[in-house]
Amino acid sequence: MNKYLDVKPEVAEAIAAGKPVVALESTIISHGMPYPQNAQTALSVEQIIRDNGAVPATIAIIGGRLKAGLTPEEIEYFGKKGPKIAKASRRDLAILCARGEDGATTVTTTMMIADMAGIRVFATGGVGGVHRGAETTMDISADLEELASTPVMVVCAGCKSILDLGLTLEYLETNGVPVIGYGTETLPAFYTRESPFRVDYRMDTPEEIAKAFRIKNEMGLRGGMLVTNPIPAEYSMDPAVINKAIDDAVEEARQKGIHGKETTPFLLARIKDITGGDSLDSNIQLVYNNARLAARIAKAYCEG
Ligand code: PSU
Ligand code: MN
Repeated sequence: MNKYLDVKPEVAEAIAAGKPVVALESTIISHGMPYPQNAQTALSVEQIIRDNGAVPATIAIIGGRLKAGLTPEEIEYFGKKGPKIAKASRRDLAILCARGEDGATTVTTTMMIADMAGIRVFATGGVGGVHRGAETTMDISADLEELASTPVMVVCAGCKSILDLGLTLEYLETNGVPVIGYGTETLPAFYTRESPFRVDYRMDTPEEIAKAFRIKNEMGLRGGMLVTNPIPAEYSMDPAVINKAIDDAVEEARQKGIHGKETTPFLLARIKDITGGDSLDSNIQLVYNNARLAARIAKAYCEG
């Protein structure tokens, strides 16, 4: 076991017994939603995973220790401290540990720590990708590199159009990451069920997804899989409303010269402000939906 890693006893026991575990990220708590909805959502997501037969492991860095599994008090602490906690990507991990600091794990670092702990399935809302304008800014999320190299499946609601969806798919294709649509042939766009892009494969059951992922791992192929799960129809947003909010937020970020690790949190916060909180409700519901699916895939993965 990695000496910088603490696995919560309940999580360690489940892993040792071959029982299903689902990893969850902490940047969505500290940077993705406001308090108190962030902490409430994180706790509800853990409950949904339990209700669907798996053990949740929310991942974070606390006092320089990598944590696989948080207590409810630690989740509350992350929610309250919010963006004051450093957003931790791959480059930050060793430095935060050396300094004994806290870090909110992105998709990248959650995949890394899940892999260290032996957790194979991870549920979140949205992943990072190739940003609009990346042909000049070169802003490409480290999440894509991690999907290319680390054997953890990420269940998300597709890509927000703060990203260039077409370029994100090209990048994933180059790096050999399969993009699966759960019950859909088109790539979901987070707040909406559809986009003009196609996924690589449609799969209709958790068992089918688990089987393909198991074979990939047994073959020793590096990298993960991206499962895209459309937001439930009753919570999906009007594409005209949400796309206008996203376009305005992207333009504002460009004018203000926002860049680097600030870009994604800035855009997410602005979209929420512009849509008056409607997008937050949708965001919460799609995370619940992904947690349910991830728990069912993790169960099928362990039983297979
Ligand atoms: N996209 C979302 N919600 C999020 C994030 C992205 O719709 O909360 C967070 C995730 O933690 C993701 C990170 O891993 O932002 C990507 O940041 P960047 O684009 O700086 O790599
Ligand atoms: Mn970036």
